[in-house]
Amino acid sequence: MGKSKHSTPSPADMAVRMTTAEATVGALIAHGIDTVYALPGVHNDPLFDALFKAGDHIRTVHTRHEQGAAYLALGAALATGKPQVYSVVPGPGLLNSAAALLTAYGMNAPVLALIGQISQSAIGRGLGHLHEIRDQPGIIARLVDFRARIRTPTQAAALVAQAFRAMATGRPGPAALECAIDVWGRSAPAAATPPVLPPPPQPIDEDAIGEAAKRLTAAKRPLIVAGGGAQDAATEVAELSRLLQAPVLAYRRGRGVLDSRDPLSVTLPLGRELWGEADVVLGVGTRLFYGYTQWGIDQELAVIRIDADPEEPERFARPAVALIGDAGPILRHLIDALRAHHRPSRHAEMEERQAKMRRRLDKLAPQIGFLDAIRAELPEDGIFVDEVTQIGFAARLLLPVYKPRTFLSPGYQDNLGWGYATALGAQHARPDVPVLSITGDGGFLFTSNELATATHHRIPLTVIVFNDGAFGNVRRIQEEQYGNRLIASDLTNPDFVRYAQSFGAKAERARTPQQLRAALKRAFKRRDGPTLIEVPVPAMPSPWEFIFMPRVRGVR
Ligand SMILES: Cc1ncc(C[n+]2csc(CCOP(=O)(O)OP(=O)(O)O)c2C)c(N)n1
Ligand SMILES: [Mg+2]
Repeated sequence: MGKSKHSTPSPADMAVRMTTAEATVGALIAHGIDTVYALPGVHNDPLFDALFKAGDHIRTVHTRHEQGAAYLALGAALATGKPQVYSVVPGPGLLNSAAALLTAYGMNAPVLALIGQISQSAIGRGLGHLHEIRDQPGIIARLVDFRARIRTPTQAAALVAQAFRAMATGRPGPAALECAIDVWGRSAPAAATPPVLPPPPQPIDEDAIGEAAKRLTAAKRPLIVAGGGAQDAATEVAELSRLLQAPVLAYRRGRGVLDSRDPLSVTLPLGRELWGEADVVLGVGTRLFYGYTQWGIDQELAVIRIDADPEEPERFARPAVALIGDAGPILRHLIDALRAHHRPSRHAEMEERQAKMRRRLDKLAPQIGFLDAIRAELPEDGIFVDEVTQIGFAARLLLPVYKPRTFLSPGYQDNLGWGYATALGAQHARPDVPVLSITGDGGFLFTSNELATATHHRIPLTVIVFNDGAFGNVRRIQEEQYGNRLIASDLTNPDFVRYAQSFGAKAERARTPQQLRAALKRAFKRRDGPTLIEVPVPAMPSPWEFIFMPRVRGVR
């Protein structure tokens, strides 16, 4: 083995002898990474040693399961909008993290996975090495758009740079780098200053801007739909909405782009009504899935799409106009083209319609009671992390959200159990604001082992576990649609308060919205470790009539 990375660089080439692992860690730091969420193992030992040697430049947050490591990285990425990194061993380590990687893909989240491999010469030979898995690169390639294997120390920094560039290019999303057990520790002279590739230039199609501006100017009932891709364009979306007096619909990933206190900010059920009336829909960083698949489309509706992924706009149907690139700059050009535009206010109309829809949604009174308590205590910039549970479904429709990146929802994967560990990552990356994870008793036990991580790393996350003793959503469907033939939906739970306390967390039980408010007040004051609040609840009214709604126009 060669000299350590602290050896004197050769003045001729400014290269320093370093290991693959050291070059990789140096490149991560050069890309602004300050944390690696990880679970170690022999395949990656030199990587962890390099992380140790990097000292304060980069922290390692180890979790209790690989899914936790990947979800923490995902939560950190969603809360900050910046790339994050996790590392796991090959085979089972990779597979354990796969649901989180899949979710990161579905959410276009920049999560870089550093995955171990068996020794280089043994790959693909089926010899039965520790953690060997058939065609690991092929499995990874189904989960991310960019993957590569680091084969030499000299390649490491450039491949890290490529991975970061890929995560930010076109449709953003996760990437993966593998490295073999015998390559991490190999050393060679490598560039002292690792490359950082600038993002590729994104020309804006001015003809398409002109066409979009023309259609929006002429539109009588424009509607904007904001998805996850609009999170970094909140200022522009709000400005355009004001100019056009166009309502902004957001469901899961787009919540918070337009402040819920703006009467033009709508969620799914009112959004569907507006979709039915619209003559122009502007989709910003959204698949428009509900509109296209459920509510219908016809000749009277022109669709304009803004999307980072050139292939996205035509997936369902060819739009009238497609603008490819980052939403912020594109919207800025559109706003500039619409400067002279003026419309009478729709506030009175929208306030009335919001109130009317709210009366229908009052059917979800039990959920609303708890959501009101949460909103009253969670500061405006506090982050709410959603789950696949009754309070979560209602939150998507009803929780007021004030700022971008303060409502984290798993998007179309809607994978049960993502919440607690994802929220932990969000809270770790944003120690300056309180993060609240809400979860059912079913979803919580998917990653509740990470309470140990929260205590160990003193992450002050608050979780509310709404405990109905069931996979409540499944149970209700069995009651209502399968003649009450209940199967596999009843749950035997631990005493959640004692369970959390046994990890060293603070924990209490709240039975009413009032008690929940008081408990949240106490929890958000704590900044030195985790808190759990258990809320025992009965079965709750179904939200589904407000989510899966019939067609309002044309054909599907
Ligand atoms: C990974 C994954 N597995 C299974 C499901 C199906 N599923 C949706 S909701 C649900 C039950 C959720 O139970 P709980 O977390 O207790 O919430 P509740 O409905 O009781 O409020 C299940 C099993 C899913 N969405 N994701
Ligand atoms: Mg439940």
